[in-house]
Amino acid sequence: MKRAVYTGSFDPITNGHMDIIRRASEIFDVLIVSVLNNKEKTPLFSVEERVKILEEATKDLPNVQIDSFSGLLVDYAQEKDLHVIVRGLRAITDFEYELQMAQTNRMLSHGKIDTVFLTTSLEYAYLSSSAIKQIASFDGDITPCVPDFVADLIYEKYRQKKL
Ligand code: COD
Repeated sequence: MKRAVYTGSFDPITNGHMDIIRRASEIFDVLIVSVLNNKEKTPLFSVEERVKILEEATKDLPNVQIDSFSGLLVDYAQEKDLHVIVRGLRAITDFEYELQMAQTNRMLSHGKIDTVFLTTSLEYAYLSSSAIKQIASFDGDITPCVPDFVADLIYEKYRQKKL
């Protein structure tokens, strides 16, 4: 059985992430989507909220499981017996960072964990979580960028922040 893990901050999940999740779920028998619990950052959504959002967004994909992790990705992957990391590539600007991370993870896992890259679908190439947060904070239209229920949750977060 081919199992893989797609990791990220997913703060918030975008249609670009969803596209990678759908496509990876067609390639692998089981896809674990795992949210990094990064205590150094102040996210828009807590890890618990992001896990719930991902569960809702992927409920029609039976071979996708949602989880979270902290610490080194390779330690988490080895603990879960996962040997393939899925990552998305949007542009050359992603490439350098992603290549360095893939090579570091291969070194740290003594060659046991490889990274597979899926290139973005062109219609999502411009999408990033940080751009979406910026647009929403100025009441711009994010509905083409994220699932509808996620757009409502993001607007609500910014409404609360402004109170
Ligand atoms: N289209 C396609 N792919 C996309 C799009 C899009 N529109 N937007 C984002 N993606 C891809 C990104 O390129 C990335 O591959 C993935 O989706 C997740 O993106 P983000 O931005 O939500 O998450 P990142 O990149 O911040 O996640 C980084 C990790 C959490 C994976 C990383 O920091 C990590 O593994 N940390 C653990 C510590 C560790 O092990 N460090 C050592 C390795 S260097």
